[in-house]
Amino acid sequence: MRVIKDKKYFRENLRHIFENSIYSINGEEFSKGRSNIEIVKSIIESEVKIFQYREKKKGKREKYLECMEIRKLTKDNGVLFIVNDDIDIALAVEADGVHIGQNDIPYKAVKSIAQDMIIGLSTNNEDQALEAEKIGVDYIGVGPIFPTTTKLDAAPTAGLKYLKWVSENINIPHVAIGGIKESNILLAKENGAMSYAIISEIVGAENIKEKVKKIQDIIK
Ligand code: TZP
Ligand code: MG
Repeated sequence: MRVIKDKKYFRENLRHIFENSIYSINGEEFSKGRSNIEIVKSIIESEVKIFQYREKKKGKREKYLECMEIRKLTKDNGVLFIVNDDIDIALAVEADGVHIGQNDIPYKAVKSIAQDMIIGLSTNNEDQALEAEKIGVDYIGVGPIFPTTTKLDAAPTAGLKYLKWVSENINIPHVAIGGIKESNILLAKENGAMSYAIISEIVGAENIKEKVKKIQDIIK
């Protein structure tokens, strides 16, 4: 019997889906001329199982249209689909989840309008992680682990020490983020990372499938 991978399935299996997984995020300006849709097709073909749509430069309508297409692609391939920031778009395209930062609409407000969605929250320090766990966030982003040039307003580099602390003290799933590359991902693994959010190293790879395979071989 084919398992229907809906929100309920993803929620119930979130930890298992996150463990030792790549959490891929788009970034068109690093994608070597390829569109977000082309990138999504490549990452699905590479068997990545979690994708976040993050687009800071386009208008709502264009983002909505891209997300509609990505929703179809991810649904057809059993990929968990999360939208960054835009709760309205996440709801309109029936994404599986939404990812918010410390300066976005607070978790409780998101929860009140998107009860069944998976809600992720970025954290940069121990207090933020403890608070996220307390209020019922489904998973946290942990970072930046390494210096990154992809997010211009990124919080100060939190480092491997913070990642290790989360792996030992926080019980909800987490994803390490920030400057993660094939060359340093083993360090993140050794410091307890559960999953790995990666932008430039994947979308900027000449051969995405090969890059994903090399990374998977390190983290599995
Ligand atoms: N949040 C913290 S660092 C970051 C985000 C969105 C950017 C990660 O991008 P990269 O290219 O993998 O460093
Ligand atoms: Mg945000």
